[in-house]
Amino acid sequence: MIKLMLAPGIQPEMQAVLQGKYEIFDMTGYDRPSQVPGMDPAEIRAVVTKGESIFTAEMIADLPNLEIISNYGVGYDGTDAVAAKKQGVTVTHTPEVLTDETANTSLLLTLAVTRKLLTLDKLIRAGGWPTEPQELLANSIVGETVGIVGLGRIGKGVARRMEACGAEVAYTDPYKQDVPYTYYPDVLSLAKASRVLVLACMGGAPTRRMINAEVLDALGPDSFLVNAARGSIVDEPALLKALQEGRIAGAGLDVFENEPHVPDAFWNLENVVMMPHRGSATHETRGRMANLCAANLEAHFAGKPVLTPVAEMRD
Ligand code: 8YV
Repeated sequence: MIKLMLAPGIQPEMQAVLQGKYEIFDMTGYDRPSQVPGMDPAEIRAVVTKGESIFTAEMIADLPNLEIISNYGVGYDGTDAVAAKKQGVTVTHTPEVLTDETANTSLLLTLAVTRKLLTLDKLIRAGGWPTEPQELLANSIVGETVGIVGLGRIGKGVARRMEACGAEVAYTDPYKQDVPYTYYPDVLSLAKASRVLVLACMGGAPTRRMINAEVLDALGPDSFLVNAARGSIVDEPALLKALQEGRIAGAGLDVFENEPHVPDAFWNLENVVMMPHRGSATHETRGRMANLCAANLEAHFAGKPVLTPVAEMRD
């Protein structure tokens, strides 16, 4: 049986589709593949990672006969795909099958934070509605500009949803595209024009802490930030300060800089709505992701082209 290693923390629904097809080793609890008990690193031919995984060049080098890394997720910014390619290892991911779900998550966070969903839900649960002095009005995105950072598959999904909600859509992206949305050459000018700034770009070095204090101040006290992409894109201490000081109106966050650790200073902020990196976390979408992740492995070991290689494999 082909020997396969799981990166730390691979979910049960993903493991379930691998059971019985591979001899599975789990790196959970260890820093390096070479530390996994009972596993001969030289016998490992496949690794399964996920969007949150950190899988470095050193870890890949620990596995001299590794052939494929199949990522359970579309984002793989923590996996060194360039080093993998150098070592002759194929890297795949699961695009498309989670686009709608992740775009829905951005819409969910946008409406929840602008319409004060949690505050109003809490008002009722606290028995405060009968004695509410006056209606707490919220904020609308109807007729407002929603700026999208990164107009890839998920960014376009967000754009369609915001349009359907009556918002004006604008965007910034390394590539100006033939789309009916206003283009801004950089995130600062987009932030200035946006009532809600939605992040839908890749993580990793190119976008690290791109959303800093200057961008947050450009967004301003009546505007909101939504991030269901990667925590690394935002300077989190700067965001926290801007929220505490009212320099932005609020934020909807599904991802954080040091997951699963969220600074407790966020916990009591009324103007923040948070999810624990659940952008794709529905039974249906995770099922599709698991099947595609497994299908890439099957194609590889059947000697066929993999279905969804990452961009670096095509370079
Ligand atoms: C995770 C994600 O992969 O697709 C991505 O890039 O971050 C998520 O879908 C998923 O949470 C599994 O861990």
